[in-house]
Amino acid sequence: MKKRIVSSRLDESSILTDARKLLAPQIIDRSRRAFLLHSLTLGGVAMLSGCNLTDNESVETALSSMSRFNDRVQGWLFNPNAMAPTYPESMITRPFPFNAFYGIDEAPTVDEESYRLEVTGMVADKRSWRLEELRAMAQTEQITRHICVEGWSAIGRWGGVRFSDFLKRVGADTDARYVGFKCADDYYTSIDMATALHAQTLLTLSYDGAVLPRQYGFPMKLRMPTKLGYKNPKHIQAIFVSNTYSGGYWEDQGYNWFGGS
Ligand SMILES: Nc1nc2c(c(=O)[nH]1)N[C@H]1C(S)=C(S)[C@@H](COP(=O)(O)O)O[C@H]1N2
Ligand SMILES: [Mo]
Repeated sequence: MKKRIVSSRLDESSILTDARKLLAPQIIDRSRRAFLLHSLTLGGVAMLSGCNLTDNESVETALSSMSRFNDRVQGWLFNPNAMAPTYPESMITRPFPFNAFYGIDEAPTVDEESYRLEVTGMVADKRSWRLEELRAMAQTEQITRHICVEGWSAIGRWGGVRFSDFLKRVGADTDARYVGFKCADDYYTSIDMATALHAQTLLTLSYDGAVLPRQYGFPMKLRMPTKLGYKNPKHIQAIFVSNTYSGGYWEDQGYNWFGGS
């Protein structure tokens, strides 16, 4: 879809026209602008604005036309197969920042022995998973940039199971619209199926070559370099596949549900 839009000005303008029709007027406050700026740099808006994404002025130009876009329009515009950049080991941010809706001392302590990952909804195999069973699956690693909507980013190295492999293994209905997550700290979020199946979406069990530490989401974090930080749930306890929209902790407070590319 992305290629078609790039090659045709007509498609681009018809989408813009459609977008304007869809959108209710809304006030763009500072945090929403900041959010959009980040989501735009994530989203490959280069094809819309023809600009280098590090050039703030041209991102601003694109922003003014895109600021009223809703999730559906972003879904049309952003190619779900686009790959996020990866980085060399030398670029890893050390120490990697901690972030949550509470301080680092309050990060939940999850007991490895009694831990079970619950898998429910539109899946053939609804059983629970022990950590060692996840560790026995094929593992992969990636060094990517985590971008937080609050205005910081950091490069980190995560390892684990490709989420698409996991979804296949549990017999998930990949025609379902959403995959939702419930976390040990009462955080929750949900993502679109295209992102769940993206090649860079990992059910991470490790950080920088070691077991994922408590502060970064032990026992597991879903890592999506194509999405903003708040879409990446830590301390996952339950995964559910569904056609019913279930929002998210920050999303329900006004952050954009799509949150990425
Ligand atoms: N369970 C849980 N997951 C979460 C959060 C949280 O508060 N609880 N915060 C989100 C936000 S806003 C960010 S930026 C990242 C921070 O991840 P880090 O601590 O590994 O940097 O986790 C995301 N996932
Ligand atoms: Mo964040």
